[in-house]
Amino acid sequence: MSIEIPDGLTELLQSFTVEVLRNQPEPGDLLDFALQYFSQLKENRTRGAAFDNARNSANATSRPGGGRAVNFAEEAMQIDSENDEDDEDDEEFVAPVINRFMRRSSVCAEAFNPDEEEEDKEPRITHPKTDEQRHRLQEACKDILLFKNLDPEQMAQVLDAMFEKPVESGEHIIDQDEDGDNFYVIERGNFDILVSTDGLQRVVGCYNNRGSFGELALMYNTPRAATIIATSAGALWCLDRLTFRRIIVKNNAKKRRMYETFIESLPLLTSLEPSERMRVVDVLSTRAYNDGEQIICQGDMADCFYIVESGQVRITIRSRSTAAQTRKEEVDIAMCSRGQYFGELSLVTNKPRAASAYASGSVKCIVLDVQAFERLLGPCMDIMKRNIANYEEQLAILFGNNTELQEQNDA
Ligand code: 1OR
Ligand code: 1OR
Repeated sequence: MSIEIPDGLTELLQSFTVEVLRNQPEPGDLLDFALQYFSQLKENRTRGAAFDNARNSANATSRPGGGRAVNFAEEAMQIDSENDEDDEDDEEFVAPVINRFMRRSSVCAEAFNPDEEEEDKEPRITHPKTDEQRHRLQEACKDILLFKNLDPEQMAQVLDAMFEKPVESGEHIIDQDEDGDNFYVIERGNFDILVSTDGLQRVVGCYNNRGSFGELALMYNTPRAATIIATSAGALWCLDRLTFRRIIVKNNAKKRRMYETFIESLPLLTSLEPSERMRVVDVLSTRAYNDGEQIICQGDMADCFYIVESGQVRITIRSRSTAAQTRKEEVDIAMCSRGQYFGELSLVTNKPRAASAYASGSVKCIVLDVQAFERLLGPCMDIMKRNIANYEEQLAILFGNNTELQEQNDA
């Protein structure tokens, strides 16, 4: 006896399965979801035949193969007009969109897909600027880590899309838990970072005349993780969410592929979950140094943390020469090679840089800014603190109290 599969069954089940996978209803809701899905499908079919023809012919030029999908796609696009991948899905599947079950009721629940290749369909956003504005914008953006790995064309598009926003003291630029609209680069002004936990809001950091914020909600489609308040008058450069996702998030997918294996191999990061390690990759940037170039200067205020990707980094410390009390000599104290880190001490202790660092030969380093360091590397603190205890022991053995570092520590 042969069993005949009715025409259309495969497609029907396939499109239903796809809709379940896209909407992820709770297991207990699955039956209701199925009922609603098939009822709506039936309704659309009986109701739609007549005006489908008229509408589809109107849409045929803009949506190749627009056919039956158009009815549903229009509704889908209202909910998720920013998600290019889903627009593509809409063309492939005949699937009614069932709002009650949509996990993605706001943009915030949208998952981050590291491999997403959002298509370049949206019109480019450009805010005209005077030469003077463009010059200031370039200056403000030159040290922004998230922009470091962009190619010149991507960077030009980012600069074109940015617009200036003057701010007043006391202004809330971002409120925790809201949806993300823009990414911000500081042109000038001071800003407090506040985080509320269990109804208690506290200042966890600040930005002084430089830096950037507001990337997290846009990268991961999560609510804003902190509140940012201007504590002086100032100005910001804003990059809209769409351009940020089209360029920065796409670039991050490339970065993940490049750095995944290296980051996985780092002993320092073993306490992090794999997803936390990927978040490190998303915000890292790389810097290259020529032989002899200074990476860190002892005594400077710190804003970055480094991991050596290739080459050797020489760590030196200024000691007061006992022979000539006034002369200051730099003494080599350590070498860092691939996979080793430096520049953590001052971020942990909140003191100036305790030593200098120089490239020995060509060097490439991974760089994290202080906010990312504090946000992401908390679980690695034990390892770092053990190492710091080591520095102190070595310092006492090597120099007694005969270094500027010792003086700083004593102070
Ligand atoms: P966002 O889009 O979530 C708030 O909007 C922004 O504040 C956030 O992106 C970051 O750019 C910035 N935790 C979370 N967000 C922070 C933090 C932070 N610092 C700056 N932002 N922490 C403070 C680290 C100094 C951890 C607090 C527990
Ligand atoms: P930083 O932020 O102070 C300089 O910037 C970095 O050099 C420092 O963080 C450490 O990451 C790194 N003492 C102090 N800093 C050291 C040392 C060190 N070694 C590497 N760094 N000692 C070397 C012990 C082998 C003790 C001094 C003799």
